[in-house]
Amino acid sequence: AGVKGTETERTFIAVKPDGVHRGLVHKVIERFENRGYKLVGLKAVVPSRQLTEEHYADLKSKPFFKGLVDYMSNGEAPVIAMVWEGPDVIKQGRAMIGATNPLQSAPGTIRGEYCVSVGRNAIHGSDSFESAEKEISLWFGKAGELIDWKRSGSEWVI
Ligand code: FUP
Repeated sequence: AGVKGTETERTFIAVKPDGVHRGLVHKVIERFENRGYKLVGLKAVVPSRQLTEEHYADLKSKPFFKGLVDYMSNGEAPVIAMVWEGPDVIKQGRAMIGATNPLQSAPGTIRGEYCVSVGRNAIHGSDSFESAEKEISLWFGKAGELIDWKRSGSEWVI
């Protein structure tokens, strides 16, 4: 997940199938780009059940787990998986996304603007440096999938 606490910190952000269905991909990208963050990885993927189960391993005992895995991996729409880089991007990304339950997400956040259902809350973002490391390697495990580049005009983010 890059280097924690520096301008190279990285987080894993995913537009989930409901968000893709609803055409929210560009809105997510627009918000992170406008904020000044740098997109270093992007792909459309229909995750296997196994990948989804690993991604949400800490929720395995929850009653909604099977439904969550079904909906992520049924292929009706892909997940748009992204890695974003920049200062404090893990915490700031979570703030931009809003609370897990969209009925508690502040207006102005992504979930607070576009969602009403916890089971269809459109977007995922890593909740800690450790989660970001795990999720980035899980979704972008292959060499060459993440690109180091310099965003021109990014002086203001450093
Ligand atoms: P978040 O990190 O905000 O995505 O929240 P969690 O990791 O706690 O939950 C992951 C996903 O599980 C949510 F995006 C949607 C689903 N979920 C439910 O369907 N019901 C719940 O009560 C909680 C989470």
